[in-house]
Amino acid sequence: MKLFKTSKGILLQNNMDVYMLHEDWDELINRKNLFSHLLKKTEKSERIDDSSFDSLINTELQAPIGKQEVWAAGVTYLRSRDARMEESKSSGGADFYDKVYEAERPELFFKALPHRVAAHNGEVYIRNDSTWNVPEPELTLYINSFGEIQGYTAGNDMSSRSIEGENPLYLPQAKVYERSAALGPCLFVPQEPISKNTGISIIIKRGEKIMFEDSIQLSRMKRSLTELASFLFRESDFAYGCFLMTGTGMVPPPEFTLQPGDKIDITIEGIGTLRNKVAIKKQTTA
Ligand code: DO4
Ligand code: MG
Repeated sequence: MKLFKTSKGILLQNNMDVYMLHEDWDELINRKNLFSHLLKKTEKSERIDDSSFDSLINTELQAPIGKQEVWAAGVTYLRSRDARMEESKSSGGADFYDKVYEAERPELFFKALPHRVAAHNGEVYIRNDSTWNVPEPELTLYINSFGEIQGYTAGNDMSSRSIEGENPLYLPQAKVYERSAALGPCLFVPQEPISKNTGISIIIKRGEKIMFEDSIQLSRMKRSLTELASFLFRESDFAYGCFLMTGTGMVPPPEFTLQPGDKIDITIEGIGTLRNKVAIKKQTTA
């Protein structure tokens, strides 16, 4: 089942049928057995037709987030470890990535509050003070306030490689800024946990030209999804649950950096495609 958050209400898609729910997003999603709860909703909710669905998705779609924080895991795939060791060689920080890849404790960092998160078809930003910028396509978990994974969405953990590469202690600046995260297009709520064979792919286009494309399977992740969730919930409570990006397994080659106008498509099997356009935040004068 899929939940699409729109400015006119929540759309619940079950196979070919779509229902309109007029409910509070956070109350709806933050529960045990979200799948069964949604299945029951299909028995008594208002159905909408295909053309209303298309029009709401095209004009009113929001990121599938309410009051939740967004956190992220890092260095969960070999490819991410290797790229980060390379970019931080001259700062002397390379060892940290190697160590965290092998360690029992994963790297987890705070990524965004909801107002910094772009929706499907929205803009993500690159920093004015960064020379090397990449998207990070990541399976993103929705975890309820009991610490249980209830749903999945596609995430983009936008990153400045020049800032992180200069010194790993700059990570919060490389990762956390306006529109540095995107989630969408929906919250996917399957009956069973997502398959390890799930494919994640990315295409970056400049005009009509493909600048980078890659794909990976979830099975290549070093850690399990429940392991990441349990570390996040060890000493933190999340009243409405939270989102957790699970790390990237795809890194463009070193010569690539994003430019304003680039289009990023992140596709995850079962979830769909999250598309964002790259932009730069307009500078405000005091
Ligand atoms: O270690 C820095 C961040 C890693 C990350 O965001 C990733 O591996 O996806
Ligand atoms: Mg990442």
